[in-house]
Amino acid sequence: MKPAEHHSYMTDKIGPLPFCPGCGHFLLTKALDRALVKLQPDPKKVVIVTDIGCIGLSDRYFITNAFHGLHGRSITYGCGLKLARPDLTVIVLQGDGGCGIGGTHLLNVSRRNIGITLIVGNNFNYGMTGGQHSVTTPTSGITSTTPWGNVEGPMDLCGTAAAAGAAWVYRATAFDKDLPDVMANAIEQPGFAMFDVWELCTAYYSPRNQLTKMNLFNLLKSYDFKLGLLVDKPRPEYSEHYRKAFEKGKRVIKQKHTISKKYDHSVKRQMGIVIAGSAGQKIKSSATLFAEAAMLSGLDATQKDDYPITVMTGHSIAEITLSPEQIDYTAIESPDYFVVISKDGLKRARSRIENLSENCTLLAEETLELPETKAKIIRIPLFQNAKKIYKLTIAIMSLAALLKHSNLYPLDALKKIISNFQKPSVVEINLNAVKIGFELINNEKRRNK
Ligand SMILES: Cc1ncc(C[n+]2csc(CCOP(=O)(O)OP(=O)(O)O)c2C)c(N)n1
Ligand code: SF4
Ligand SMILES: [Mg+2]
Repeated sequence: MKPAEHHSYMTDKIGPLPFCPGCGHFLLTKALDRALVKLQPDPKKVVIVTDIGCIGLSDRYFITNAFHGLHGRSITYGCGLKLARPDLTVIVLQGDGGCGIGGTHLLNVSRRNIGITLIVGNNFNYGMTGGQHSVTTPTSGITSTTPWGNVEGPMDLCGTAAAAGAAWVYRATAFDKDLPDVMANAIEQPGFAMFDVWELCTAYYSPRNQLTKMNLFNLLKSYDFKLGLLVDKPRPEYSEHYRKAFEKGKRVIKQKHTISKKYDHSVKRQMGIVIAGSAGQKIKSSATLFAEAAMLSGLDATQKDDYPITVMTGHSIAEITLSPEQIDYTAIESPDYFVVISKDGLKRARSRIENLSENCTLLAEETLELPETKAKIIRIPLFQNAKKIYKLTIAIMSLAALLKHSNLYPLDALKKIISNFQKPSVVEINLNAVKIGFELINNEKRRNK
């Protein structure tokens, strides 16, 4: 059955529109209603997003969906809605104040061409808060914040949107007879439509500046701001484009792996393990293997990494927390195990190592000159052994040694994770490194400082 025709998209259930007599927002709001009547969309498929300001009082009077958020951010709300629900018609109503306050959003929506319609009720001042100047206040304009006349020039909102790449840009006045038709045209645009509507704030800007309907047109002329269609260059709409790219990319996204318990562990409480080495030594990925193997043994695990922004230089530190319970707090204030395998790691972690408690075991590459610490120290020849197979196995080798010493969970769990989740080309090398690391502890040279 054909849906009933809507003769209006407004409701009178909450009384008359709340604007001052003669306010341009009244004409704009009524024009929007006529535009919707012309287009006959399902009101449930329309969202009117409003900014803070007098203009933002209007959404409640429509029978469509509404979204009213923070000042200056209505474009972003509109974009979010459109990205999430491209089937919706999203119309943003914003004042010149909000458009200026959230100016970067105008640039980005124009650049990206997200399919929303922006209607700016441009009355050259902040109406709602008593007529302060905005980005569109004309030079010499008297407002409560420019009582001696505005010394700035007005921002050309249409020119700004056009310069940022808006596909459709139109400037009108609230007095234009064809306002509803043009608004309907704006709403029909598949991409971003920028509709700047010049109008009067009869409470503040008009009386302070003798801005009548006629003077409004003179103002436009004085700035050489053209009325009418300024840009009409359709190009692909962003959310559609984005979805296509996502669909294409989805095929190459690896399936996420889940880890369920296969082994037992001996961990009684939350424990903190830190491994400090150099960038490029596979600290992060080895720590991940170690944490995943803990999960395979029924533990909860978290990992946090610290490395400089420069790639392959300086330190790389990974912090792992393990617990038989759910981990809510991931910081390690007093590590239970500390592994240090390179000079970079030692340099970065020196003060932390100096402050380790006697309850911590410090497992260190034997050639490193360690500072004074209360921790129990175990020195092992990691570097020399890793070099024999592949020097970048030093991190996983050290963690296998730690596993042997700590007996946190079975070595088989670590082997299983390596075999299941690593690239076949490195599985064998890493399994070999793990075996060597595990055996190193049998021959450890323990020295308590
Ligand atoms: C982040 C933030 N800054 C300032 C305000 C105060 N404020 C409320 S309305 C408004 C100005 C509205 O002017 P405009 O966007 O031009 O809308 P109009 O009232 O003229 O329709 C301001 C600054 C606010 N609500 N939130
Ligand atoms: S203060 Fe200005 S913008 Fe606000 S309702 Fe009154 S006339 Fe309109
Ligand atoms: Mg305003």
